[in-house]
Amino acid sequence: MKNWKRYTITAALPYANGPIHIGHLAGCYLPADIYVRYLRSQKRDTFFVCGSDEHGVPITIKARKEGITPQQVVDKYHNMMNNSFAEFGISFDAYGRTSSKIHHQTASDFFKVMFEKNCFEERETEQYYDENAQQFLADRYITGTCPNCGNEHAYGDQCEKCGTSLSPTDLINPKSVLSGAPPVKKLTKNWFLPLNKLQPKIEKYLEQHSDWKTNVYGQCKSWLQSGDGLQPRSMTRDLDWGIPVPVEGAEGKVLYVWFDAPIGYISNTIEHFGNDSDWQKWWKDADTRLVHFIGKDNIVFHCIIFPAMLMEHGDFITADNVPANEFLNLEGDKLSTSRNWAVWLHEYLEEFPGKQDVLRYTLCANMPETKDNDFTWKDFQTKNNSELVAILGNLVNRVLVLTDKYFEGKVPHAGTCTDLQNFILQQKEKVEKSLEEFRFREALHEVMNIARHGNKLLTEKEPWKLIKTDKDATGIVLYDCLQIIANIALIAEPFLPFTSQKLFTMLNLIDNNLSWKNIGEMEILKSNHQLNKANLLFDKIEDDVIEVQVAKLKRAESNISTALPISTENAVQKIAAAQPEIVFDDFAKIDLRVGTILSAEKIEKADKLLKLTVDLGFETRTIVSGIAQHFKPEDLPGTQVCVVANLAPRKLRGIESKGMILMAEDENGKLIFIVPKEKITNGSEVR
Ligand code: B3M
Ligand code: ZN
Repeated sequence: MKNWKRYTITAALPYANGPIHIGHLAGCYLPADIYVRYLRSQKRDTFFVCGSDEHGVPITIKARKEGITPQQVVDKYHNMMNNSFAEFGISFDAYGRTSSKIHHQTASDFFKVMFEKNCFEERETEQYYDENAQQFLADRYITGTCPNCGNEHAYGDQCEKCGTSLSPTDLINPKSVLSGAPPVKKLTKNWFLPLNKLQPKIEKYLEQHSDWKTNVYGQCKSWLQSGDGLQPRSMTRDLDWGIPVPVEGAEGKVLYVWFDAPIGYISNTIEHFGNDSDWQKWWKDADTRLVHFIGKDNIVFHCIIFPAMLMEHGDFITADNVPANEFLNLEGDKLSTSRNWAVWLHEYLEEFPGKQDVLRYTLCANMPETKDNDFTWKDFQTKNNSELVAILGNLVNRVLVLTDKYFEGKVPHAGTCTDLQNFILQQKEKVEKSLEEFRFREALHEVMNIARHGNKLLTEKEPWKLIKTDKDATGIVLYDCLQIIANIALIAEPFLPFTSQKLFTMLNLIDNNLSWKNIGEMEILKSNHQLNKANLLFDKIEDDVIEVQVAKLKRAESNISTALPISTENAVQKIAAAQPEIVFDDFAKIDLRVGTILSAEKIEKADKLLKLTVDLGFETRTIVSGIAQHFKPEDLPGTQVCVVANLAPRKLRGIESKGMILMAEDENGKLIFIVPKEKITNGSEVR
């Protein structure tokens, strides 16, 4: 294996047209983060770069759907993604965006260099054009009837009803989404990358990397071998959202989003290091290992097109590995943004505060490394309750509590623990090998085996019995287990960084200088070192919590109208499906009351929640309500509202919420209070 001097690690730039969901996380952000944290712990020089992909048709489509400008779309989602990645512990060194000035400049210069080297072929082709809107139409901007299933709202690239991929010419009665007029064909000039001519170079590049994951290597091979091999691909588009093509005669054209986006990795590095030349070593030194983490739908762009661009340009290194993952499904079904069939990261973070590692654990254990895989809420619960709580949490809690009880929380005297040391060193080696080869599930499993080993030791030696006859021997058992825990805090850090921090706090080892090389040491904790009190690492997740999530998923899905053309989607009310019938007694169980909001305040780090105090006549309540994005706290005092008064209390962000305020939601997601028409005494019943 080559001795790399440093590592540039990239994770696919997510389109800034929607929030991050668990499919994105399992596909590339989580494996990339685990790998980077591992490299850093090994003190290898590492730079982890990502950012928002803010160009291309996905953005303009979203803008049309929401009735806002593309800039507003990318601003909204860039901030949202950036925040939730940070909260989830994805430890990017740089997170930029492709609408930045520096990126426009970098991508534009990149194109110019290639243009001047004659890397492109200028070609005229016929493209669909809307004469009313005076615009060329991307495939997504053409709708018509699907020749396969008769769906009248199929798109020019795909029918979402039957899943067939189409080209605009396949559609029956094609119409422009912009004006409704039938599109006409018009000649236009674009700049093509002659991938056909570059095929031998690409083949050679791939041959040098036959060690890539089989799913990745196989897909590349089939691109090269299918039909007549690689075809020229246009690197410019007739669109008005993107980076202007920086050559004469290209007015009204922008760079193809898949030309500019991967250059974003470079621009975001440049932006991070400022204008000095520190950035260059990450992209120009042959001793730097470049690794792209992506999902499988991005393979051709990262393994064929981007390397071809880099080779043609000439100044940059190409990827040494592209460990792409397959897809994650949800409850047996394909994740889908348009059907709202997803677990959204920002919502998870809000609903499961402090439980980042539970999701990291579940996603890593189910990572779709070699084939598509499934996330279910039931499995999430099982992984938490039967693995994190029962294995890791239980070990830590028992050992710390016993040490506190028998040794005043001080690390007892050491025994000889060569067997244990050998075991941990052997686990360390397994974890390293798995991580080096991008087998994250296996690596995590071996980490947990260390905790399993600790529990086995406890069960065999029974220190709670041993203490009655032999305090020294009890000390040795606990000493060993404490070293196991300290080793876990180190080796689990890439996977469970929040848990690792908690462990270091409990072990009173915060601000330590420990790193990967210390794993396997048997005196990370010295005898007599004072430990802190034990806190629960994980708590049990009950059935009702999971049921709420499953119900939410089903509800969200039934609220979405399917496959409507973009232009009419806003006009159609999205009305929720009716709920199953209930009897009067069910209804009568709900204690509905009128109350008045006395005060309202924001809750730190929860951008959706407000903490309200509500006068219910018979008592004053604290109610946490998810309305912060709809109302200013200062506007609320004095408002009469309708309250579900006998709802079981629930803790949200550490605040106990007693009751729920009734709201109606309109088709745009706007919330409106359900209020009595006239002022009425607080506490009045609603029937
Ligand atoms: N934004 C596609 C995607 O989100 C694209 C990745 C760009 S990586 C340079 O799947
Ligand atoms: Zn169809």
